[in-house]
Amino acid sequence: MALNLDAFWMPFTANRDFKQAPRLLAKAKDMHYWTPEGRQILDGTAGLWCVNAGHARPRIVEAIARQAGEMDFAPPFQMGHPLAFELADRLLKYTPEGLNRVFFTNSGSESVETALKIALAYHRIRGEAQRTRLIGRERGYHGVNFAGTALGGMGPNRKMFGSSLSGVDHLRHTHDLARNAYTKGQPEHGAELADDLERLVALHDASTIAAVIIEPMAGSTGVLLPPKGYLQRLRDICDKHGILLIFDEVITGFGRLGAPFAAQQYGVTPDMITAAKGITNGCIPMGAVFAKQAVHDTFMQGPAAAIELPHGYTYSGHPMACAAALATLDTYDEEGLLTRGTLMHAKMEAAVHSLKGLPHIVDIRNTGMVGAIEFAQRPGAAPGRRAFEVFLGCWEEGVLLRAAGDNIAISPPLIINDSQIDQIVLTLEKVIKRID
Ligand code: PXG
Repeated sequence: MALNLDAFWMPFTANRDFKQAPRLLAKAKDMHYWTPEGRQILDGTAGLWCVNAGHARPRIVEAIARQAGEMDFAPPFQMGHPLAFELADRLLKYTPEGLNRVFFTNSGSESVETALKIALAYHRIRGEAQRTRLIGRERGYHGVNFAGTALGGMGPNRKMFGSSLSGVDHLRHTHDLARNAYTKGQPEHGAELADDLERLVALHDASTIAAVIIEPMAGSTGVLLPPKGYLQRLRDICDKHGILLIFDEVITGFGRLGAPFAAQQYGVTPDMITAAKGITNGCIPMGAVFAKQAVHDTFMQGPAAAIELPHGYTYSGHPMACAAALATLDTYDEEGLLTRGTLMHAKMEAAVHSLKGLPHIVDIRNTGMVGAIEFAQRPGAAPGRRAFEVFLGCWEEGVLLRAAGDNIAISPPLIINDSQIDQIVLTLEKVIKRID
């Protein structure tokens, strides 16, 4: 039966282009996808930065099936089920010290909205209701809900949706090709860009600022690593002015950089972390906000019969998601996946930097199990065309990568082996050599 592609309005997709020449995936196992025709594709993107343990891992598959039969759903408001408590407690084994309270959501976007609402309410409860301003950063991505859209720093994602949220400002991004091109790991230059926050404090006054949200490593805009010292400087400025610091770790959480969270990798602890994706290995939608106990405890005043935080989702802590997450953590533990990025770092680094010198490349970046290749914009063409053609070429050659603006991002499942890394790089080399 021929598939009718008309009805499905696809997310973040050039719908008309896609439907002319669809790229369909029908099956997945470990490091690979297969198309409906049976063509094997090496997964160089962990789905979309989420399938960190590889596809269809038996423990996770079994846990979901078992839970579907045991209890499909339980209401999360004024009711509970054991798995949600078990999972929250288990997650503390991985979170940075002090971030020991867990609020469940269903996506990265919801985690972002949740953390920002907690920040506003936190200040209000403490008698600083005037702290309503939220600060993001250029080239940040915080999902697609209203606050995340406003706090994000990607022009095309913002411009169609009016003013979205008022009282928002942005730090400059840290991407600096002139000073940092071809850096392996964290760039040397740019810690001083954190001082932008001092400028915004001078402009708006600290008493009006609730929180700063940044990705410790910006993923969607092309793998932008924090300059050495930058995150600590931001932490210090936030502390000085009573501003909450939120790390959006939807991509960096659960092992992408070689530690469970970027906060540990970089030795800087935020007040809240937003997570999703790898928490369930991408199997079932789930997200979480990890909060410092002091943030949580601020809410635990007043009458015990009162609902402290009027916020939550029908599917917060969904039993199937909890079962999937617990089995995911078992798999991560058994195979040491959350620190495997440290072991594989040197291989990844050498592999992606070996592409230096190929046509049109202007920068290569890497850390842990992430790499990025940046292309010069083709003169006269729309931004991102070269990267998109590289993505298409690799897909035709049997490797799935992700185009992010003028960048190709490589973010494979953490189970990848040396020869699969070589396959990604050899495919990239072949494809890059033939684009103009
Ligand atoms: N924050 C960050 C840092 C993200 O990377 C979200 C929030 C939103 O998560 P949800 O689950 O609502 O999509 C993300 C999502 C890409 C790409 O190509 C990245 C994301 C989503 C889609 C594509 O890099 N990250």
